[in-house]
Amino acid sequence: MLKHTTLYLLSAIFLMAACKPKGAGDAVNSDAASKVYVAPGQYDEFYGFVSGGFSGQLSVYGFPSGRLLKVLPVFSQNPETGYGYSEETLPMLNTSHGFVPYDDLHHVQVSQTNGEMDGRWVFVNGNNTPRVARLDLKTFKTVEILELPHSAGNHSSPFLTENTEYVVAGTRFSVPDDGVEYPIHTYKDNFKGTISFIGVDKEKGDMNIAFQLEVPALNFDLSHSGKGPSSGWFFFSTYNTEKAYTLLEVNASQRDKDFIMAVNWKKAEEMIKAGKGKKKPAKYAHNKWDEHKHSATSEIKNEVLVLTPDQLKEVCYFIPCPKSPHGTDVDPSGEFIVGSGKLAALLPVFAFSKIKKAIENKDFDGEYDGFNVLKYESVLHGEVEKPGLGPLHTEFDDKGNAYTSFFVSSEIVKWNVKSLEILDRVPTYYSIGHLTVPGGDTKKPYGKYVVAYNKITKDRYLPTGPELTQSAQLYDISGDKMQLLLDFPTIGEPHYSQIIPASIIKDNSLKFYKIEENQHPYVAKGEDQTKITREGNKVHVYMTLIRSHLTPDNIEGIRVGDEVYFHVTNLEQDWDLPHGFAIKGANTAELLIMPGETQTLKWTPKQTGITPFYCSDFCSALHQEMSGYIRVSPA
Ligand code: CUK
Ligand code: CUA
Repeated sequence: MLKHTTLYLLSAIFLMAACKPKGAGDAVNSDAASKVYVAPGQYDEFYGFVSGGFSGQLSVYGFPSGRLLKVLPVFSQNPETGYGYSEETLPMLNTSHGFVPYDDLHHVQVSQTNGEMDGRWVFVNGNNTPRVARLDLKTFKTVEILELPHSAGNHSSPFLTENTEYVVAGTRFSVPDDGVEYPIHTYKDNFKGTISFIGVDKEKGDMNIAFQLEVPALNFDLSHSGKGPSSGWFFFSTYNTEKAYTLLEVNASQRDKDFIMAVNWKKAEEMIKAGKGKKKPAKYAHNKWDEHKHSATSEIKNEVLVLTPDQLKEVCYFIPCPKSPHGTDVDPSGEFIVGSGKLAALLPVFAFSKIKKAIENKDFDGEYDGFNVLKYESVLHGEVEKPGLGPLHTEFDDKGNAYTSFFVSSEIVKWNVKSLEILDRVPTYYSIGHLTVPGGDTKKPYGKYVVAYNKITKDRYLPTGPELTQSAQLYDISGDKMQLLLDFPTIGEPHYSQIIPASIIKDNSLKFYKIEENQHPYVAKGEDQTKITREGNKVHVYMTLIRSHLTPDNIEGIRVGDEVYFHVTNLEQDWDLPHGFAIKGANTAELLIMPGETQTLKWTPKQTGITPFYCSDFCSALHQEMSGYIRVSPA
């Protein structure tokens, strides 16, 4: 009997550890398959841009099929295409710390116009070495990476204002200014938080740090822009009001309430325009891709404009929010702000009209670090009671409903934003983090689906040893009740994503680069322009590729110790005709060169002999013939 009870308990604990919700029998309706089936040759209705977490990359999925369409290299080297290996792409991964070829990508935002996704660019964050990247959705290429100074753990990033005026980024780890060291136990006095406002050029999309706000030492976790009535405001969740700097899991979880920081960025912008910004030394890299030169440049900058805490009393206000808030999400109307306290047993919803009134009436509840704290009760719209355990993130549909992820109780809970009434709940498999409704954080949600991005995979797929794929799930939300349709694996750890109607993007997609527009300094626009030049020990090979030969294909006169640069131009002018370029023993990577593009592989031969090179992408019936030889002679 005892044995039985013990066994029962043990298995119960095991089940809890696996975060398996009760009754997690996989009840999938028989019509689920047809709802995600996209017939061969047909397109998906939505693009999904899904963070690749610690892979440092961004992935593109089709929904509802859950088919992986592409992995887009951003912060990590990618030997598949030569990104981060070719001479042209190396500068993209430059930072003030030198070459940093990886990062931890959490959040994704599609550019917006009037609070709606416009499908021009995607912005993503590098959480580790603070960076923000911009990808162009004509080419699906990373075209800009901007490092953020005086920041550490670029987590609360990159969230956009309604017209993509700014990409906003808050530091997760408060630190002193870059390069300054203090005893860590002086945290309370010497550490601080930083919020960056990165201006975005309306036409070209180019980013520049417009200004930074120096704010109290808090852990800035997530943020979202106001919209409609809350236009001009930004909301940041913060934790660690305790200002702990050791054993955070205990010491940063003591207070009943932490804060959401409301920032009047319009006011900050006015102050900057009025010349109130202070110049502060800073060292950060700004890397840009030139789509005609097919090359990146990296520039190190050395100054930012800041507004200091004494200037921000009428810019930043603190809203008390129960227990270590994670997500802070603004509903499509712009009136309601949902705070998700990781350790809270309820979900507070704040009303912007009340926040505004409280500020006007100076209805404050004391100060925190010299900033006014608003009264919880006076800005609260209401609380969703007993919603679930471990709320993290909330998205919205087009019918006034919210969908909140609950990490601990492994579920999505649907509730009505106005009435705060809980309408439905479904289990997730397992321990959901972020979730995404198409357009679900904009003024214009498209509804239809919610995708759960989960932290734990366990038994969802065939086992692959200790390391399992990451996992996500697609639910139908078109009816009153949510319905599980599909499991699909993801790359890296999926955090946030954006899901956008394919119709907004697909017809703008570039098919190939026009060879006559190629301004690469080492382009050969035809076979008659191929050549080999030498300056000292530097050899430049101007090479072309076209089905099914490389020109030149016999290279002599190379000596041990030379630095050989293969500038390889793909002469094809047709969609989907890349060529590859690979050299035996090269310690870089292969190249994958798109039609009309030039890319460069650097090779330093170490020994004499004959070295073959070839096209590594099966491009025609005579692909195997697409090869050549280099003769390497003694130095
Ligand atoms: S975080 Cu991943 S579950 Cu880095 Cu946006 Cu919330
Ligand atoms: Cu070109 Cu194979």
